[in-house]
Amino acid sequence: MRAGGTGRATAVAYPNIALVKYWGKRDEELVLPVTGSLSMTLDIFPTTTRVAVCPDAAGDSVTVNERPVDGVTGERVRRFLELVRNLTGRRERAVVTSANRVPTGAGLASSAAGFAALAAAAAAAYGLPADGRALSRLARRGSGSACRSVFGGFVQWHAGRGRGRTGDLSSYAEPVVTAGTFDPVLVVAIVDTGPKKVASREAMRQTMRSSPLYRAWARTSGTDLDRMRDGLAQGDLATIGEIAEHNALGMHAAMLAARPAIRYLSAASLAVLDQVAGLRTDGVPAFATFDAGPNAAVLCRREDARQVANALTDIGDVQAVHLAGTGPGIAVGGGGQ
Ligand code: 2P0
Repeated sequence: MRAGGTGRATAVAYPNIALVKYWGKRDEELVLPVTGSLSMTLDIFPTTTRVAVCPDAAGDSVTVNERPVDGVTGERVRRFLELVRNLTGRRERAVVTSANRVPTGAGLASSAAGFAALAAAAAAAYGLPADGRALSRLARRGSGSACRSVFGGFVQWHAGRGRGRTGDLSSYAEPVVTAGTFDPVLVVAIVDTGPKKVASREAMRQTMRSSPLYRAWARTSGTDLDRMRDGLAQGDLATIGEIAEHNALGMHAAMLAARPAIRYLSAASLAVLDQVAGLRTDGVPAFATFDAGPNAAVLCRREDARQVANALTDIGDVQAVHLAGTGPGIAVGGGGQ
């Protein structure tokens, strides 16, 4: 990347689903997590973001899917651009144009792909030299889970150690080695398309502040990560799936024990858990995970994906299913669109 930046750049990034979750920050400003996490980057619903530096503009303008974005999201994007400007010593404002093909309320957070694409496009446009690790640290500042969408396949976000600069430098994402034959599918089951009851950022704070189970979950997460890495190295779906389901339910248990309780799982989510347990009884390895909402992502073998999708569709409350394989890391190009 040449010094001074290209002035304009476009980046494409894909969402990710964590198999070992990120839940809780030890530093809010730098977005340093309490625990490490590990995710699968998906091959569906990419976000494409173009950043054009505009020397004449009085302020940043942000458009997502052809609509101007203000409010909390607009403010987060502007704060992020300000961070990139501070790192490069430049002052010019930018025009940000983003498009994602995530169906409304698809239950796949667009913030991970969104901030990963924004980080890559803004770094290229403003001339911030950044390799994969540096880009993941930058994306992390926009939204924690975004640092994992910088890479494709299976990705670990290291919690790192300490605070300040030490914490910032040590908390990055990197790809995880997997058995070459391992090619699973995540079947995303949509049970609710409504807006989130509590934003995950606030829900994390509340869980850390008031749940007696939070520390126990965070401790177990370290072991889950180590075992998950071994499972991935061996391509052992039963181990990977069991840990993923356990880790997600532990996170939700910690939330349920918060005061007041944070309850993202619904009756339909529990019906998904029943259905995947039934599939396992029938000899089909399938395991569910849930983020900050009631929608499920069910991990299974590629050859079982149709059967799993049909079983999930049979649940009355499941409105749609989306099949996702492992997707690529971010791609950055010039500014043309
Ligand atoms: C994850 N989630 O690991 C976890 C599991 C939701 C449940 O990362 O505050 O939007 O911007 O760092 O990344 C959602 O939180 O939070 C999330 P911030 P983010 O994917």
